[in-house]
Amino acid sequence: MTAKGNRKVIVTCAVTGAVHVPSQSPYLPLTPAQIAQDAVAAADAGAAILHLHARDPENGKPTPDPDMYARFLPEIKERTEAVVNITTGGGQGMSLDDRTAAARRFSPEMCSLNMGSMNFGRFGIASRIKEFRYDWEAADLEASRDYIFRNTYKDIEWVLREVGETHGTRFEFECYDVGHLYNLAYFLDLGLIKTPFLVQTIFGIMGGIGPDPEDLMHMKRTADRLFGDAYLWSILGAGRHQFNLVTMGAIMGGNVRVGMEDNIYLNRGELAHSNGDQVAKIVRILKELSLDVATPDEARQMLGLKGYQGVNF
Ligand code: KMH
Ligand code: ZN
Repeated sequence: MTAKGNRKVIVTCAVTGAVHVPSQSPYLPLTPAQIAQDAVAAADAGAAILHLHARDPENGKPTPDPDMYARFLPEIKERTEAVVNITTGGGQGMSLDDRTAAARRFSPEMCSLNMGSMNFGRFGIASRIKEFRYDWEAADLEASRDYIFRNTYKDIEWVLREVGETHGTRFEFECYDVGHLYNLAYFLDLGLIKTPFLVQTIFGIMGGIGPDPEDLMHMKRTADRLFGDAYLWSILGAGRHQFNLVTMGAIMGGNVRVGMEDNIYLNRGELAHSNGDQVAKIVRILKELSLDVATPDEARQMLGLKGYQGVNF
């Protein structure tokens, strides 16, 4: 409780991502129109930040092509007040140059930045799919068995300078394990990170820290010890862990991330039909906990963002 009332929680919605394949859900946004529609629904439901990836509308395969982002960014800017957060993680097998092309073209207020190399196992998804819609999906999932999601110190510094400093873009620092928090502390000590900064602690990705409440407590304790009040904490739970962990994190003072990039379900066994439904669900939970939802401008103020006038879309 703040002097002025309930604490404000920043809700991020990650609309489509590059983790899931189209065959997992008919509701996963694939085309520019579907991505825009779901982003608007998420903002209308209370998301202050929209984390965006692009996909090829022909087959739903993740694409780094800035021209594809150009087909939905203006509409999202037109129809919402939300902060646009473009991925620099891209999709499996993309080069860093590709992964950052859209961010460098559109100078968004925010981007993701992944704080360490890691295994990123998606191959377990295949056994849950009865029939594949597209011929690239099975091989893409299996290829993750031998894939390293590369984010070296040199890569991270390059993004901090080429995207952050050059474009005035702030970051959603993606931390999948405790070591990533220490990497973040290294760059903070280098003076390459402006405060306050957003630490997205990610639970339940195969290759990262697990989804147990003990894992969440450990990441929170470590971030508090390393960053004190210089950071804002957010929680991302993958798959079935999403709502339990974001709710636990909100109770503990954190901000939250939902969206079909991270979880295609709304409830156990029930596919989410829209990203807006997931946002509406977490907003209901927050309200029941006497927590308010931050507006986009409140999020901008909390995170020191440059505002829409500084973007190029
Ligand atoms: N896929 C999520 C677990 C990124 O796009 O740079 C984290 C993420 C990474 O959204
Ligand atoms: Zn992402």
